[in-house]
Amino acid sequence: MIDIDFERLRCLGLTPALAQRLATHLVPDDGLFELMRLTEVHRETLRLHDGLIERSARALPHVVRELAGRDSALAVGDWVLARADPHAALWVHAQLPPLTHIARRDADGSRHAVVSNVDTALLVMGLDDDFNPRRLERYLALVQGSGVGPVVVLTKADVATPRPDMLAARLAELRERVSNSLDIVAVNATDASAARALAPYLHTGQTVVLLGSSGAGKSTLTNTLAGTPLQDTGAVREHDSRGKHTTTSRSLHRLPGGACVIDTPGLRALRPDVDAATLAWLFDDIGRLALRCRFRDCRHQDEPGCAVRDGVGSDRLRNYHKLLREARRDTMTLLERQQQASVWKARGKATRAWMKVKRGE
Ligand SMILES: Nc1nc2c(ncn2[C@@H]2O[C@H](COP(=O)(O)OP(=O)(O)O)[C@@H](O)[C@H]2O)c(=O)[nH]1
Ligand SMILES: [Mg+2]
Ligand SMILES: [Zn+2]
Repeated sequence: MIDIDFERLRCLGLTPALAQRLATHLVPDDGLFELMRLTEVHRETLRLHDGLIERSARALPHVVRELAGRDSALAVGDWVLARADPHAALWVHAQLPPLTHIARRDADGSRHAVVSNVDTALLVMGLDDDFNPRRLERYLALVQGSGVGPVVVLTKADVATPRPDMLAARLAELRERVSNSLDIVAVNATDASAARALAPYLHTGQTVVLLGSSGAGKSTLTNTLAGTPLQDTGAVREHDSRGKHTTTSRSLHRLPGGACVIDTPGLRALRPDVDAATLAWLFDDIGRLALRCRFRDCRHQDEPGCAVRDGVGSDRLRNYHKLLREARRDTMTLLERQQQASVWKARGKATRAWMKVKRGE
């Protein structure tokens, strides 16, 4: 049996689609479980919210193991079934399969969960020296294919682009490189007007995640949206507009209007978890132009009669090739890791069988 108070959990981001998932995906055994949302994930402990209060918890080893077997892990934003043991310690017994999930990869190709059950990713970028369209393309690749809708939020409009023509020039530069359908919002993150500008993504029950480099203004925006200083913010270095990693872990917060926001530190390795097909979707202008290249197998590098090199900015094309190389490498290592995992599984089985023999079962 699961105890759900839908109205209470709605302001924590529970949607009818998720609640329905509960009925179809999770059939817990005996006892009473509570549906709770993960607000923080630490090495040993988790923080869970039940719509009223937040509590510390831990995940049962089999939950962690099963997720790891699928190259996944619990992430902030996940919905879980939890229950207290006789000593009043709270344990996560199951994860509700997330509706959306963002993952990244490390330099060695291993996958890391970033967040789950997010509706919108606010890609936060400062209009100061943080402004970098190539990095934004990588963030778009990170979100692409995860089921999460991206929105670009340009901060520091008040200080970095004091004149309207300066802001217009930067917007035009971005528009050249991203899809026309992508929303771009310029704000002063320290001002309440930022909350009004982002209101369309913050209806009751919606969850947004703030992604971007450190110093971009994510924690400042979290505080402005919350209307209260929840998160520490840090000054940025003069010469490169970089922050000092004031935020060290991801955390989910409830907003007064009934939405949720996940603040994050800058990602250590901004390496999206995408395949070639997903990239083709994101860089569809390249695919369209490629049809007009002289050679059908044109790599758009030094071939004559290449329509892509003529029609796409060289920086964007370089970024595409780099992401494509990484994606190919990652799919290779994923296969290798799966083979490795099956070897370990077989060894584990053999060991368990041997223990049984030893115990005389
Ligand atoms: N003037 C102005 N300062 C901002 C804006 N956004 C962020 N800041 C400042 O930039 C610094 C870094 O912000 P912070 O929220 O800690 O960045 P985070 O690392 O992305 O969380 C802080 O000193 C903020 O006050 C903005 O839109 N306008
Ligand atoms: Mg921060
Ligand atoms: Zn070409």
